[in-house]
Amino acid sequence: MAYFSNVKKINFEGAQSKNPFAFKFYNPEETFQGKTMEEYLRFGVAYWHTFTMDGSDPFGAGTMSRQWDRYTGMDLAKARVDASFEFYDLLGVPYFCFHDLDIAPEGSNLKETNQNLDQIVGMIKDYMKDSKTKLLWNTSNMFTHPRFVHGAATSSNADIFAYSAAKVKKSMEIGKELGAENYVFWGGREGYETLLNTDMKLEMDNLGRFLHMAVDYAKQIDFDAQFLIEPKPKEPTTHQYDFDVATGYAFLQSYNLHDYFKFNIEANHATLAGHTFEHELRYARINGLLGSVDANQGDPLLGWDTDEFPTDLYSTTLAMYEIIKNGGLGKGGLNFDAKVRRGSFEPEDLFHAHIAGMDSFAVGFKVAQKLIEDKVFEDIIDNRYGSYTEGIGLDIVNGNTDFKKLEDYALGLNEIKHQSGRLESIKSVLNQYLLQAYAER
Ligand code: XUL
Ligand code: CO
Repeated sequence: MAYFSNVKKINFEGAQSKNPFAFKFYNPEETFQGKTMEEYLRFGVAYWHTFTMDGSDPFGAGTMSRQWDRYTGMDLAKARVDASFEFYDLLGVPYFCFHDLDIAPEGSNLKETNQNLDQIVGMIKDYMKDSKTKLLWNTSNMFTHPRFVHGAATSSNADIFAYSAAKVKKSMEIGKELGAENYVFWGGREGYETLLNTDMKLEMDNLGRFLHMAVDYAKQIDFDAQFLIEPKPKEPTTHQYDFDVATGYAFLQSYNLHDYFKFNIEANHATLAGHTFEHELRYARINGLLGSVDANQGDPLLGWDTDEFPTDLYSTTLAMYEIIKNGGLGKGGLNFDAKVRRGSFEPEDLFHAHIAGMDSFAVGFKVAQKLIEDKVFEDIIDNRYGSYTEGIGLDIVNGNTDFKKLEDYALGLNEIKHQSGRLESIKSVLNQYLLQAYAER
C-alpha cells in the first residue's frame, strides 16, 4: 500500500517556488568539482526518527500520525520498510541509516532477535535492488534495553560486554550484507554517572579491547566500511567517554585505534559539549579524521539534544566550508539525525522537514563554495598570521630557533605592533555572501 499517497516526487523548482513539496536550493543535478550536488552532499534519512519514533518525550505520549502504526511486532517492522522505501523514492535521497532495533523488534532471546533481523534485512535487500537509495551506515542500539543500564562495552557486568560484542558482530554482518559504507559506534551509555562506584581505567580499557575486536572481526569477514566514533559529552549518561572529537582522538591514540576510526560529527552533540558544530568539524578535519556528519541543530535555550532539522544557514555554511576544505566527506554523508517537532505530527511534515534540511545545506554549500573561491577567510587568515612567513616567525615555524635565540630577539624588541582582528567586519562580509546567494537567484 502507499503510505504517502498525498505526496508526489519532490523536485527542484528554484528559489522562487512557493510549492512546499519542492526543493528551492537543493538541485541534485547541479555540478561542483565534477560531482553533482547529490554526489557531494550524500544526504541520508535516519530510520529511527522518521519511521520508528512516535513523538513521545519524558512527559508525554507519542503524537505522530503514522499509517504503519496500526500494525504490531514483525508486521509493523515490515510496514515500516515499505513506508521507508516509498519515502526515499519520493524524496530522491541517496542514503539511509539505522540501528538494529529500529528495523526489527527484539525477540525473547538474542537468537530470536537475530532471526527477526534476518527477515527484515532480507526485505530491505530486496528493496535496495530496485531503489537508488543505499545504506550510509548502520549501528547497534546498546542503550534502550534495561540490560544496558550500566553500559555496554563499559558495563560493570562481563556478561553484558559479551552480549554487546554479539550484537555488534551481528550488526557488522548486516552492514556487509547491505553494503554499508560506514559503521557507527555511538556510546550513549559508555561512560559513568558517578566515580564513587566506577573503575574508569577498567571501563576505558574494555572499550579499547571491544573496538579492537570489532576491527579484527571486520577484517575476518571482509567488511570494508569506514568505522566511525560519534562523540557526545552526555545524555543519557552523565559523562560519556567520547566527550568530543579531541577526547575521542586521545582515546583512539591511547588504545592504538587511530588508524581504523574516523568521526561522525553531530551538530547538536558539538553544542552540548560547549563547542560550535564547525569547531568539531575543524578539529576532525585538520587531523584527517572527518568521516561523516549527523546533520541537525540544537536549541540554544535548552540544555539537551533536541535533534532539530538544520535550518540555521550560518551553521550550514560554516559546516560546508569545513566539508569542502576536507575535499568532501569521502564515504561519509549528511545524515539527518533529526526529528520533526512533537507538534508536527502529520506524515507530510516528514517531507517538509527533510526539504528544509536539504535546502539549508544546499545554501550552505553554495555560499561556502563562493567564500572559498574568493578566498575570503583564507586572505584574512594569511594576513593575520603573516608574521610567521618571514623573519623570526619563519624561524619558529621551520624549527630554526630555541628559547635562547628567542630571548635575544625579544630583548631587542622596542615596540610590538598588533593589527585588529576585524571580527565585526568579517561577520558583515559573511552576511553579504549569505544574502548574495539569494540575490543572484
Ligand atoms: C544520539 C545519536 C544516535 C547516534 C547513533 O544522540 O545521535 O542516534 O547517531 O546511535
Ligand atoms: Co547521531
